[in-house]
Amino acid sequence: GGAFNVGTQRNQSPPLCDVDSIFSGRGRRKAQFLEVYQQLKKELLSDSDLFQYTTESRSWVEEMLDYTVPGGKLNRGISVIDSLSLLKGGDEELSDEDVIRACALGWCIEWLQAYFLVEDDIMDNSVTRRGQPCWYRVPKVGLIAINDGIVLRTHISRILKTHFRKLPIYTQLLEIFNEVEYQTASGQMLDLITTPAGEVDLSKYVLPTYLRIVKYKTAYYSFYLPVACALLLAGEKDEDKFEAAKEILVQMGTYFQVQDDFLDCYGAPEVIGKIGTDIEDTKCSWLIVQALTRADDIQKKLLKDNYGKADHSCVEKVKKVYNELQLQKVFEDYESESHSQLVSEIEKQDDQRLQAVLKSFLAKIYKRQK
Ligand code: DMA
Ligand code: MG
Ligand code: MG
Ligand code: MG
Repeated sequence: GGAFNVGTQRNQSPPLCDVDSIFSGRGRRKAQFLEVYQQLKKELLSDSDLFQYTTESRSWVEEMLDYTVPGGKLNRGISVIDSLSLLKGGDEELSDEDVIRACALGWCIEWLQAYFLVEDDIMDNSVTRRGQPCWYRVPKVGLIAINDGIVLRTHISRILKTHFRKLPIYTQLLEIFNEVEYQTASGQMLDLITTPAGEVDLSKYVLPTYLRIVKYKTAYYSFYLPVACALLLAGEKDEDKFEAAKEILVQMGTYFQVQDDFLDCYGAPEVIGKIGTDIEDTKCSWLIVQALTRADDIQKKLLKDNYGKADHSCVEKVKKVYNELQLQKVFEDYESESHSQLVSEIEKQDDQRLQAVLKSFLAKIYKRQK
């Protein structure tokens, strides 16, 4: 994940000396997944159908891709192949074509995520991402990053065309990527208009508003999309399966964003690979929502006066109130509560393979530190 990139200027391939990890199932899968990245990158950079690269533009795009696409945890992308394997009943059931296609779709999700993150970091005025400066913070990049994000987005259709055009699921894939992108962009809009520059109106920071923001900005693309891709690859036609999976995965995605908000304040930057900005940015974060339901009048006043200010001492005052209210403990309780709720929802599913998919996804994020 991002952790080993701390302090390096660019994403590198995984360290070759990590023999244990490479020979274990997970490491092998990740290595395979990264190989497909190289392949897709090569295809995109030699795609001269619609655009003729110059040496300079090709190397810009290559550097931009290496910087923004493969350096994360790759949970979302690898989940497509993991899920497909579980749906089909084991790795032995996967053909070489299945593997390539699942990896290609996994990368489409990682590309979508890279696009949203490049834009998100500009809008959130963030400093680092995946252990390196945000792409727009690289001196030669600046606001060119806006267009680079759009370029990333356009790559998704190119990858889908190259690898899926001839398959019967092509239309469904295009549709689902379009729909999920629409939901994510709408969620980002909610996130951003809830925190307009200049004014701090804490009365808006209530749980239903919070839940609406995170459902759209995070849950669909991070959780529903990978499983929906795997279901399509597995040939699933039953609409109800997609709907049942969606309901649980949106709930799981909500839990995931609560973790993200918690780590924004309580995570170690060298572990999560990014420096938190939610307090400075006046975000409708899970922590401020919880704090406001528990604070007394003095604490409310402190929050009102100090939330949304870039000044370090203001941020510290907000964190002090969070600590007084024991939000770490509130989070731990929320975490075990959501976990048991999710497990019980998953066990109500009558499809055993779908259950396995959902459980494996949950296991990847439960009590995550990054
Ligand atoms: C991220 O919300 C959502 C999307 C769609 C990028 P965020 O700003 O909390 O993410 P991060 O903490 O990674 O900047
Ligand atoms: Mg952000
Ligand atoms: Mg954001
Ligand atoms: Mg965040």
